Amino acid sequence: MRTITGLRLKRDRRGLSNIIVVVLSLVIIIAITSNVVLWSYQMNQLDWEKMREAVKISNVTHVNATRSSWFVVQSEYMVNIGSRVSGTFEDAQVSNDDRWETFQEEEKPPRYRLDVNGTFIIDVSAYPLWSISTVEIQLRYRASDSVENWHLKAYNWTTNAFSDSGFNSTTGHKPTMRWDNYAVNLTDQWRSYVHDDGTMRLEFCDEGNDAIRTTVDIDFLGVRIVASGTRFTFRNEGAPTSHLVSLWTINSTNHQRYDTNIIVNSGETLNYTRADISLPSGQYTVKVVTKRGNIAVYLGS
Ligand SMILES: [Ca+2]
Ligand SMILES: [Ca+2]
Repeated sequence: MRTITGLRLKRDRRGLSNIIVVVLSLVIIIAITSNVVLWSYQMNQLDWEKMREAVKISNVTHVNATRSSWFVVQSEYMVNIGSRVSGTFEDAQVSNDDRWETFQEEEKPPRYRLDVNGTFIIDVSAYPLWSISTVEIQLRYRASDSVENWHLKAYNWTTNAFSDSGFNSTTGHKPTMRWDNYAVNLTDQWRSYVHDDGTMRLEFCDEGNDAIRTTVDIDFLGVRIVASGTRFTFRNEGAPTSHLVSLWTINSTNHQRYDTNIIVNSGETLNYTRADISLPSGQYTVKVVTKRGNIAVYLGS
């Protein structure tokens, strides 16, 4: 009697464990199948989007130097040495408007000095850093004597100091005691003086210690960018938004790849200027690759 019950119990347990195995197997099979179905659906979705993507390069052209409008100071100048006599920073925002801001060298005979600086912000959303080939500074001022030269410097964000190193002119400007224009160009060294967010700090200062206390009127001080290089025109004729991730310029001797991060919306025509790309000589090909893996090609010469 006891052995029969024992056998039945054993059989029941085996039956139960069989059921558990079957149920677990079913669960696993369903999980795998649904994942495969989902995955292939997603793959189809990606393939579908890739097929519908249609970006074209409609034009490629060399851009000669084009200049932005002036970016001017938006808050009062900081006077490190000397003093502000009259006017405000707003009087130094517009050139030739009969309004100026006046500063005077410090009252410390027999040594007179002046040093002021202001903050200027280049609109990097309109003029991205990669489109800039250099930066220009323009000053219109009038000094009360012509004993010493006047200097423009910019804040170097790497060395954390005002400097004119790399400027096309570092000797300063000799005043005539009438209204004078002084322009400097930051050559290919401009990048040290422009913060990633477009901020520049400009300094206007005298040459050094001297025996005459100078008064200086500043009519205008501003910065602008010079863009030159190559302009690519992209047109998105597809339905999905395209993300262009790399660009190639190719001729018979040179293959050059550039990283890009360009978004072109459906129906949009976008101009993209790069100061660091120059077109190869002779016949060339430009290729642009999208994140989905599509390629657009332009043949030029
Ligand atoms: Ca001086
Ligand atoms: Ca003015």
